[in-house]
Amino acid sequence: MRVSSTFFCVLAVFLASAPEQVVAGRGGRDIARRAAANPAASKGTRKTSMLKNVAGLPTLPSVAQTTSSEVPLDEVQGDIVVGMLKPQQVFYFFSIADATTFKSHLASDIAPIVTTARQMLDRTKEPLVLLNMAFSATGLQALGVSDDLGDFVFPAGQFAGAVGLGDTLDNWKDEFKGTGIHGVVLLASDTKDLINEQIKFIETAFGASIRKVYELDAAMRPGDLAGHEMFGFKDGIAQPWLKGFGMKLPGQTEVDPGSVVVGLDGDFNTRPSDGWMTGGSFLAFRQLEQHVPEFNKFLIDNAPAVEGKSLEDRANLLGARIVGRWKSGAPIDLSPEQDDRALGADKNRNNNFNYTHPEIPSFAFDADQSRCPFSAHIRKTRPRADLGSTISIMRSGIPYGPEPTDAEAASNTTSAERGLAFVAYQSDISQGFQFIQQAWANNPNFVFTKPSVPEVGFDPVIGQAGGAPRNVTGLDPNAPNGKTTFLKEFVVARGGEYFFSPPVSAFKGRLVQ
Ligand code: N7H
Repeated sequence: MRVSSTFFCVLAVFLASAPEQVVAGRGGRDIARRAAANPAASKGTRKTSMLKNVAGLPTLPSVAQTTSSEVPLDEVQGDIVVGMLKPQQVFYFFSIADATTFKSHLASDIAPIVTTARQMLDRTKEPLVLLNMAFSATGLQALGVSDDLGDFVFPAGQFAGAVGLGDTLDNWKDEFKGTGIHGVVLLASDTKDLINEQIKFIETAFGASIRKVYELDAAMRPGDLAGHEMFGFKDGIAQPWLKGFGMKLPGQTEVDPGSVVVGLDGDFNTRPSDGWMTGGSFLAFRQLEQHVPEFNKFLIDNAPAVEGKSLEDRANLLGARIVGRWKSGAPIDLSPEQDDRALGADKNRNNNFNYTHPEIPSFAFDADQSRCPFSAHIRKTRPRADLGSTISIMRSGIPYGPEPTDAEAASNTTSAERGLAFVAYQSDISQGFQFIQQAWANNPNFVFTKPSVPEVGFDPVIGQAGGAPRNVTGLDPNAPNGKTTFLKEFVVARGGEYFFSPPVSAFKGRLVQ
């Protein structure tokens, strides 16, 4: 009797785990069994969207609202259009150990579950877990894809250009150094359990043909902080509007879809003649550590003198002048003296400004920093009317690491790594992320170089000069031409990589030929 109950127990455990243990490489029936055993791996859909609705951030259009757009919804991977609305995300960086086996599973197991833009837009098709995949230059080489993809910074990888980005190489994590990362799987959902199930499925499917190099866990911040990055500011508000793609919000930059999606109108690069890249996008990933208690201490120590305001309010004012928005997301250009939560939460108003103020006849927007300083992060990274033209990236990042603790606040010292898993999509990295970081954020003379205007200085949030002190002007409303010196960086680059996020058809086509 005891023997037979043990036997049934063993049998039950075997049956329950068997589908997970299917050896990679067997036929279609095994794939079907795995999919059936793992709901996250099937095309199972959900009743409510995984995306969080954060007041003040653009929402996704419906499929019907994109009919006038040329964005190919079944080709474009979903993460490119969802922005910063994902509650939980894992970045799974891998290398390819056996290209032939990897390719066969890419086509049979992964291609059917790559989440498309259409699935994220059509609530009835949204999967339990968003799964996207992108490849570095060495990853594409490993797959035998040697085409010139048209982006000239992509082939060498991010590490090769890190000094040019102003990074300190000693701060880079070993995993990102060199070109050993071949690809990244992006997994997003509303629970980590679903994501972990999906990771198990991927690892089972690829078996020994893939090696995990590094995994980064990220999540929206809890409660009222949802949608805010680690310094406390609402993030993901200003995204470019791809022509015809849903309703344009007031103040959004209107761009040709080809500035983000390869092969569409506005993509000026020369691509392989067979057009296999159309619908793809280049993904710039950065792991940006944020020193939150140190940043907060800096705000207190350098809070401008404003009569009648508490120290906390004055520190918040400095923070808003550094970022260009108050923590609620309200732009300082529209509300220069205090935060305005209703404005921050209103997506029809919170992006509707361009620094010019024609309603104030005496206001010289190219000389007056009483509202938004020229150096503010959002003005350096998108100068609006200051420049006329713009560079467009779709930001799709998410915070990572634990919440700041009271003990860290009390000691003004970071004791656990946290920050922003920064993701930007564009059709050309040298004209997107790299340009914004190098030519704008790190350039003390950008945006104004007129003799009447003092040197603008670095972007105080992300501008960097290899760890050297940085000067920033405009932060003190009482002395806008005065300089503030940042001895330390509060955002530290810990590494990153450039990837190509291929169109979905390539998973069964060009990538596996
Ligand atoms: Fe930035 N921050 O909290 O200060 N960013 N950013 N960013 N950023 C923006 O409009 C932040 C980084 C851009 O159109 C907001 O979504 C932090 C990199 C661009 O008006 C806030 C980090 C790059 C915009 C932050 C970081 C950019 C933008 C306002 C790193 C590109 C839109 C909310 C840890 C190289 C500008 C919003 C516009 C906005 C913060 C990184 C670019 C709050 C903490 C690396 C283009």
